Formats: sequence, structure tokens, C-alpha cells
Amino acid sequence: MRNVTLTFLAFILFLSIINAQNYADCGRALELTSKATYTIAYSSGSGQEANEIKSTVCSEDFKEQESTWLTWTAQTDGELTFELRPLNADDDLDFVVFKTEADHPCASKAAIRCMASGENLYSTISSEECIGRTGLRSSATDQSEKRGCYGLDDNFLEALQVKAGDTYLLAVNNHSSSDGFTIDWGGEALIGPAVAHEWQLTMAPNPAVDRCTFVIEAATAAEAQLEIRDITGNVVVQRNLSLEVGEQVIEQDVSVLPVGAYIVNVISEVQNLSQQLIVQ
Ligand SMILES: [Ca+2]
Ligand SMILES: [Ca+2]
Ligand SMILES: [Ca+2]
Repeated sequence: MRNVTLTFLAFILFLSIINAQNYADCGRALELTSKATYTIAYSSGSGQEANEIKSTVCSEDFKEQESTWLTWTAQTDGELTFELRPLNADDDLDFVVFKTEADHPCASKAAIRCMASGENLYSTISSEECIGRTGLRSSATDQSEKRGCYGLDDNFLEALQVKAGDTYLLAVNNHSSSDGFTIDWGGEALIGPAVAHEWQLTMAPNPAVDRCTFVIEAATAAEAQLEIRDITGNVVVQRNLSLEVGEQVIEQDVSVLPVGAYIVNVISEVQNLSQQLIVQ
């Protein structure tokens, strides 16, 4: 039994640790499909394309060094942060985050975060803050840190505010060793394949007595109007809605409506939805 357990544990370890030498080029970036913790175990060199990061806002000469390229697409809107933890705790990692287009990512990438801080060479000023763990976090307000470790440098940059469907690239360099790193995630946004939304209106309970819950599934964000009409076509309830992509729940008091059949309409420039509601 012990052997079976050890074999199983070894298999799990094999699954979660990824050899990075295949991911040293933008065109072969490792696609991350969830906010799981990934360990990129080893990286050597800069791949077949040796200078893909090029000059960015935080360094005139940001060359690839033991580089690893990762990519992901945001699944939902919101804040997204990550922390890179070098497997050698005191390694000096640098990174650049690019926003890009999914259909030609390497040609269209634009740097939006750039981290180059690290050791102060030939200086007695402490560089403790600028080696080891690095990444993006909610409390940071800067979008780049230059080489060395000066002023308010703390190895962390401002969080991303992502939109569903946006694609990102992350290039990570290791200036100290060819050992890898672990990436952990934070923020409420999800990453992974796009979730398909369709327009839909459901309501419960139906028949309703006092209250009815409308659930609207929207494929795009839209300003909309919810109206309830009686069987003669008179509007008896009218409400303005700001629909977001996805499911939203709207509570409606129907206790003042006379018993009978009604039509519930959700009207927007994009889509109209309609259902019959019975009030008892
Ligand atoms: Ca490369
Ligand atoms: Ca660094
Ligand atoms: Ca900072």
C-alpha cells in the first residue's frame, strides 16, 4: 500500500512541476488555463529567439536570461495578481507583463508591467527588498521598477484590472540561477477558456403570489428595460437595468398586481426577451 501511495504522490508531483526549457520563446509560451499554482522547474538559456523582450519602460537593455514565457486569457473581469517565488529563495527574478491579441500574440504584445529591480551591484545600499519573491499585488501603485534597488522599490507592481477575453503574456527571467519558480495567483478575476453566454430569461416561482425572482443571462453588457404588461398590453411595472455579462438576479414584488396573466419583457438594443408570468 505504501508503494502505491508513493507512486501516486510521485505522479502528482510529475503533473504539477513543468520543465520550462520548452517555454523559452514567446511563440511557445506555456498556456495557463486556471489559477492553479504552477511550478516551472527549470529554465536554461533564451530559446531559439534570444531577444524577444527587447527594450521596455524599465530597462533599456532587457535581455532574456534563463527565460520562461507564460500566457493566459482572462475568463472574467476584475483584479488579477500573481506572486513568483524562486525555487532558490534568494534568486533575482525579473519579469515583464504584456497585453496582447490572442490571434497574433507575439507580434502585437505591448508591455504594461516591467520589473527589473534586483541587487545593487558595487554599492553598499541594501538590496534585500529586491530579490526573492516578486509579482503584482493590490497594495502596489507602480507599474515598473528599474535595475538596482533604490527609493521605494519593493519587488512588487500594481495589480492588473482585466476584462474577460483579454490575453496576456508574462516573460520571467532568472538572473541568479537556472532554477525555476512557482507562480501563485490572487484577485477575483478568473483565467481560462471563455465562458459562452446566451441571452435567457427565467423566472421563479411561476405562478407567483408575492414575489418573483427573474434571472437574466446576458451575452453582452447592455442598458435594458424590464417591463411587465397585463393581458390588455398596459405596462404595470417598469424598471431600468444595467446588465453585465453573465447571470444576474432581479427580485420583483408582485403582491400589488391583480391575479391574472402577464407578459414580462426585457428590452435592450441588443436583445429582447419575453416570458409569461402568472400571478395568483
Ligand atoms: Ca526567447
Ligand atoms: Ca528582479
Ligand atoms: Ca513597487
